[in-house]
Amino acid sequence: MYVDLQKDDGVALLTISRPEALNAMNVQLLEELNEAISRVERDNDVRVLVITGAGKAFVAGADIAHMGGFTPEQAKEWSELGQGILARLENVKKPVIAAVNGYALGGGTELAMACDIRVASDRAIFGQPEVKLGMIAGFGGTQRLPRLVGPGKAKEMLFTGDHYDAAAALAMGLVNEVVPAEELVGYCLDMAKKIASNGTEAVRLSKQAVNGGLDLPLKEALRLETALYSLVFSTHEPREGCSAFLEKREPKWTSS
Ligand code: DAK
Repeated sequence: MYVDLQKDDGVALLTISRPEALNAMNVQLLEELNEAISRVERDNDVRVLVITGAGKAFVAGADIAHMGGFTPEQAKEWSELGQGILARLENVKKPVIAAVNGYALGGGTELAMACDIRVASDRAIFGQPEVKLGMIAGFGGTQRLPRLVGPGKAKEMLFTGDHYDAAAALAMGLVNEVVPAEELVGYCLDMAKKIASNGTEAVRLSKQAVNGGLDLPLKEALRLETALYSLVFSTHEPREGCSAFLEKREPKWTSS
């Protein structure tokens, strides 16, 4: 097993562990990741997912040994498998936080970018070194990276294949926060618990509004926001949230 999933207090912690290859992704690891996303999706007790890596790597990319002998057709299947799983992660109806503990190269940076929020340890290293291997980023890197950091910085990363430390990643907007390595997982779990204490539907629809709106012109995106704002009023959450505020008590987000 390369993927471990633990849950506590509304938060699931997914740890990728394949120490012999610095957590590089092969087909089995991707399939386990896919299965873990399904479990998180189905489990009503889980409100937020945190993803991290064991050891000195978050994920050191796709498995280089696996990719070397691809035919163009196999490369297409591999890319579709990886892209499909990362798209599922991006759109899973619960927030996902990447706790980037170490090397996040190639597919590792791409995995982190498919999460909603990225927190890096001060030992994290990012990069898209695919060109050094004679290939291009295939798990969404050429598309998510320019959306996050702008086309100039994205092209620099994709063309040079250089490594970027956590401070550089923070400066370019690739990560939200940098924290000391020993505090990383605790910091992310606390952030996850804070999110989990808010209205479940409100958080879910906030994610849907941001993700959906990014693909739309502003006018249409604002219409999407109105539609989702209206939708949240079909749940008990706005009434409970407002009553709790006025009654000076904690809200209870049990389902309506
Ligand atoms: N794949 C397989 N094994 C890996 C690996 C990887 N990505 N990264 C590291 N390992 C293995 C090493 O081979 C080594 O194995 P042994 O020699 O012990 O058997 C072990 O992990 C420890 O690594 P090192 O000895 O190299 O450790 P160091 O601390 O010295 O260096 C490093 C750490 C992360 C700087 C170095 O390992 C490194 O540069 N690794 C490669 C990183 C990389 O290039 N990652 C990007 C992979 S390419 C596509 C779909 C997807 C993709 C592209 C196209 N399409 C279908 C279009 C995605 C591509 C990628 O992600």
